[in-house]
Amino acid sequence: MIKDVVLKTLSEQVNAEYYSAYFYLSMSAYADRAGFKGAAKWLFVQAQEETAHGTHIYQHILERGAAPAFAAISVPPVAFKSIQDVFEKVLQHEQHVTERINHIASVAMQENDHATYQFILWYVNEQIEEEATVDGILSKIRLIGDNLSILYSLDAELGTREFSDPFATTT
Ligand code: OFO
Repeated sequence: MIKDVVLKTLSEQVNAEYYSAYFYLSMSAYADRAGFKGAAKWLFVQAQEETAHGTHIYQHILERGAAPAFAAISVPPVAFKSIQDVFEKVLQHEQHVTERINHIASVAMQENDHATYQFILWYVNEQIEEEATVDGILSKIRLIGDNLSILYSLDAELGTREFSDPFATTT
């Protein structure tokens, strides 16, 4: 049995993960139109990951004998100034998600919900990795500045990212 207060935070996180997917799709579309096909691919793969996260949290709620509260998914930003602006927004977004995840961990602890606490620790670690990855990309973009030929090499590197389901079971 899951307490209402824990269920509420988890339901909100399902929504937030699907919002994240939508947000990454919006940024991917911008990058594609701006000619940064590699960044577009990287952002698209991130959208796939966010969808996997939303589904994973949804499944955790069902496994605990509850159902999530569904809510509308907000419209993400659609206007960006540059590829640097995109990754600045990605970093801000991921920092915000980290706060949300930490909040879920705190609520789970307060409510002695050890199952949710264990479950959410995966996301605590995932956020460390995601923030570090984006911070690395952003540092490179800032260093590159207006040098388009180096920026396109970074774009090619970003385009090598492939989606791999983080929750796929290996048999
Ligand atoms: Fe869902 O992984 Fe970051 O946001």
